[in-house]
Amino acid sequence: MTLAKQLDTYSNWRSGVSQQIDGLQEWLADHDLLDTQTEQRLRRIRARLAEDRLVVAFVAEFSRGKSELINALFFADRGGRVLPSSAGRTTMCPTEIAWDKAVPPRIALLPIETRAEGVSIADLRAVAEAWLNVPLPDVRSAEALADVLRRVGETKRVPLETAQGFGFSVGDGTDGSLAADPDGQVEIPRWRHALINFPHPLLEQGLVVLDTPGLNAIGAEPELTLSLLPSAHAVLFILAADTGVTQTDLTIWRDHVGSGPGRLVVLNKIDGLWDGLRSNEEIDAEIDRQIESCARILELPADNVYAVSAQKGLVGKINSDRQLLIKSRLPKLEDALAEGLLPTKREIVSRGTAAEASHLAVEIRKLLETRRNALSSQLGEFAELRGKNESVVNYMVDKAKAEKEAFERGLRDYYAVRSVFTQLSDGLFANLGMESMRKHGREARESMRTARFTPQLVGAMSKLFAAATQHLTASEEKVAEIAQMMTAMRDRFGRAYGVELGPPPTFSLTDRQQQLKALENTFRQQFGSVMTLVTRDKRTLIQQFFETIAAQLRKTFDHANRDAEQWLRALMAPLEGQVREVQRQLKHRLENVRRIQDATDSLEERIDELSQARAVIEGQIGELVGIDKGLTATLHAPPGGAQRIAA
Ligand SMILES: Nc1nc2c(ncn2[C@@H]2O[C@H](COP(=O)(O)OP(=O)(O)OP(=O)(O)O)[C@@H](O)[C@H]2O)c(=O)[nH]1
Ligand SMILES: [Mg+2]
Repeated sequence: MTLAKQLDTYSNWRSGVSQQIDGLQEWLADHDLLDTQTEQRLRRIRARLAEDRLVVAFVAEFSRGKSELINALFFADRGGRVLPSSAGRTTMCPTEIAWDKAVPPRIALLPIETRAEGVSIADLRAVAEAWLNVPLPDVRSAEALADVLRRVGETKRVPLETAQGFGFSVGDGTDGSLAADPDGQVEIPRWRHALINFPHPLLEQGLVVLDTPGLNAIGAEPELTLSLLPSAHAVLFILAADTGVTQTDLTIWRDHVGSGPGRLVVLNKIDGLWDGLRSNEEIDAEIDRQIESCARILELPADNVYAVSAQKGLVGKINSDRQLLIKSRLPKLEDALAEGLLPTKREIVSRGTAAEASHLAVEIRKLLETRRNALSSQLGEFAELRGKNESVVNYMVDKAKAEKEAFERGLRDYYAVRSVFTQLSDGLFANLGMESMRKHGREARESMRTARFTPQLVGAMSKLFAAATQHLTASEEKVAEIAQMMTAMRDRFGRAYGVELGPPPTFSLTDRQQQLKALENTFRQQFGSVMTLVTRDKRTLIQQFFETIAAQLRKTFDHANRDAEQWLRALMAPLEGQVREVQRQLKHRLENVRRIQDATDSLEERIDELSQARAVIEGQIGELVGIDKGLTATLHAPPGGAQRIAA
């Protein structure tokens, strides 16, 4: 399946899931079962589905054909070259291409000067004034688009010190590195980051393309290498057949890409081998040899390397020249990208959404079952009252009263547990909370500012990582404590009132620990190479490094906090719901027997009413099971079948 088709199937599937969740919400609202908590949870599930994006990044040394490959893979339908692609350095700043319909088609450019201010790109995204916005005129015409998009290649000349102040490493100009001219001026990128917003079928479905400038020579921004690239769902690393694997290619590969899931290697410009002298077989053999050699140097299996001609692929698509397109081998890369990317992605979304949504449905079903069971036992009692005398009815009233009171006494126990729960939760947030991380961050920033030697810098960062790890470990202990207590509480409550609660939701910080480890590894790897690379003014770059790491740490903790809050709510909410439900049922029961005692209602009338109420609830349980089944089926539908189910 092509990428376009896969994306289409995926987004159909996603909107199918979204519809089912809407359906669940409507049904709950119609049946008076939608409280604020549940509504919030549903909103979160939907938000997560909606904000789901798929980031594909292109990384390579300059001039390997990244931009050309993006044009060929995604934007050939515009009938021309959209992103600028030319010999020498072309793309000068990381460029994100996406579609956000809340914003008009435009390119937003972040001035390079912001690099000296120590504010991350992530934070600046929210600051509209920081960006220069240029509207995109006609998004259908390749020329009109290209005209504006050329701006990602703009440069400016600044004194050497200024360039270093922005964190650029200035070398001797070999291998495309920045160099000062005789007047001491350096030509640097004019922009730090570009966001291209334009409506396009693939982008509308959540695809985000990240084009990067040649990484190594330019001394890339740490935020790109530490944050943007590691979080991309796929990274395409591009080599060129005419250069083979150079030393800088290899450095980029080792420091910033590396083999792993979602990583593809592309050997571009194979059309250079079509010299018109060799036979097709000879050319194919030569391509195979080059693939083998690249794979050997990069230490990965040869079938992970895709040989293509981006340029001929683009021309083939634009001219609808099928022969040329096949010869460019671009379709094979497209298939590999599609097949590697979307199923994994769906799996992640489905695991998250499936877990939450079906948990919710199960909880509500359990609540309805409690209601039904209470009605059943009342019906049983009333049926036994048939033909019995007044004293039996009086006895029943006393019994119902006694049970209601016993339950209310038992509630004290429940409130006590709830206050322990609150204490433990506070303990969890004392470890996981943002405040302590901010404090460690400030301390590390201070040590780094005053550090004079590399080992001191590394030491300060190591301390920060150690503190973060320790906080996560302590939090994990608290999580285990809470889980244990709540499991015991649920069991006890369940046994005491004959209520079934379903398995408690689980929570683990293992993923966060792994994220932290990965970040630390990346930091060590890249920091090493930066420190050998930058010889003169290291300050800005070190600061950028630090701020990126600190921001990533904050993000990790922020997400962990959000997840922990959700978990605690999901742990407590059903219990609270059930307590309310049992209380309500006991009250009803007392009222019912009292009405019989007072002869307000006849016994038969009551029995009738209760049976009707029970039938309604039986129906509701059935409907809810149906909704849950539909949801589960959509979530687990095979990729190809998703469309059918969603329709
Ligand atoms: N022959 C041939 N040339 C190509 C191919 N792909 C790209 N090129 C050429 O290679 C040059 C560089 O291409 P770009 O797309 O600008 O490369 P890039 O990797 O984006 O480079 P930077 O933006 O500078 O980092 C351009 O002149 C392209 O026309 C290809 O498949 N075959
Ligand atoms: Mg480029």
